[in-house]
Amino acid sequence: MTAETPPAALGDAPNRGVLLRFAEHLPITDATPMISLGEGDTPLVKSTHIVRDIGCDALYFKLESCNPTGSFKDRGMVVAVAKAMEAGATAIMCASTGNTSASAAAYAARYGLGVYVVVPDGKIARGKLAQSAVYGAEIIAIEGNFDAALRVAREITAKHPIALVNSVNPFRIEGQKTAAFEIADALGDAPDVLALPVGNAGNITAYWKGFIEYHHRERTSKRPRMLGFQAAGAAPLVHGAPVEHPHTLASAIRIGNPASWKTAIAARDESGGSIDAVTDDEILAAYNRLGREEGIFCEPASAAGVAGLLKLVAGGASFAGKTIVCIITGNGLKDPETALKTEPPIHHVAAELGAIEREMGWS
Ligand code: AN7
Repeated sequence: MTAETPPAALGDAPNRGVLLRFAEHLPITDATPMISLGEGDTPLVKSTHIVRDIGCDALYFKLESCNPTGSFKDRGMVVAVAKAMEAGATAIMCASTGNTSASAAAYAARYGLGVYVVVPDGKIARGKLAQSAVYGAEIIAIEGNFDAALRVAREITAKHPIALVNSVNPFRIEGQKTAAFEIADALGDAPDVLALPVGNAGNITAYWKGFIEYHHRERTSKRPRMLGFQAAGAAPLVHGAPVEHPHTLASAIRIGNPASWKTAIAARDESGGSIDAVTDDEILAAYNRLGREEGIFCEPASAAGVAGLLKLVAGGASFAGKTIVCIITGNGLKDPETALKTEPPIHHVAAELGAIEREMGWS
């Protein structure tokens, strides 16, 4: 070993990864394998255009889409998989609208675990399906929605020696809370407002836990108002009752009976926040604006935070003087069908200077 070689204790992604960076905040023991795919440490970028319409002091986007499998799920999955390995598991399972399955499949592949993903048949975005396939997961497509998939995944893992790695697994929440720490560290304090999409409600639960813990440790002077947004056709937390047939083009959050219901409501109420609904049209408008005005290509569900903020402002809310962070939960490449739903405006031309000049109006 040369002086430059990091010691083995630094793990698989030297100086990177959620387990190493946040060890003091996580339920890690001497027996926990310090695994990593380089998750976490995602960019926090300032809005250049949309901020004007929100009317706040500063609007930031936390690009969780930059995680190794393209979504925030990796932060929690690395902890859940490490703890499953520590407990001797040789296989993991999750129900998923696509991103959890991609993340579970990646870590399982890397650490030699069996992986079974239960997904609503034909209802997950193609890019996410591609990820699970390439990572070598057993893909179990059920007739039914995410809520049915989670129900059977719970039944199977209660009966067979397979670890359940959905966000009902508390280690997932522990890992995901680290995004709150990163935001507070980057800003020097908690933001005034945190806006994010809500599906199964694990992420809003995790952020709130993270902000509470940092505040207790006096790393921040305040805690943010939590503004969660569900798709209008899949908004059980807004209606106060499960939705039997959830529908939205934002397939990631097509969930009718969130597992972390109570903790999401607690996050809303304790923070003085709200959980509101945004229509698919509002989601698509925000999705397009993020691409064209901010250079951020996210998946539709991830645009719900921006859609929600714009909706609240249109309804008369004021964010004057506030610092807002909006969570961009997943990468746009995961859902190429939505991106290409309208024919892209392509200039079809000959491979010839003059033809291109004429087409572009440069001659
Ligand atoms: C891009 O992958 O539930 O409220 O099975 O993929 O914590 O569920 C995904 C959820 C937001 C909602 N944005 O987060 C799954 C899954 C994206 C997502 C959410 C999801 P939660």
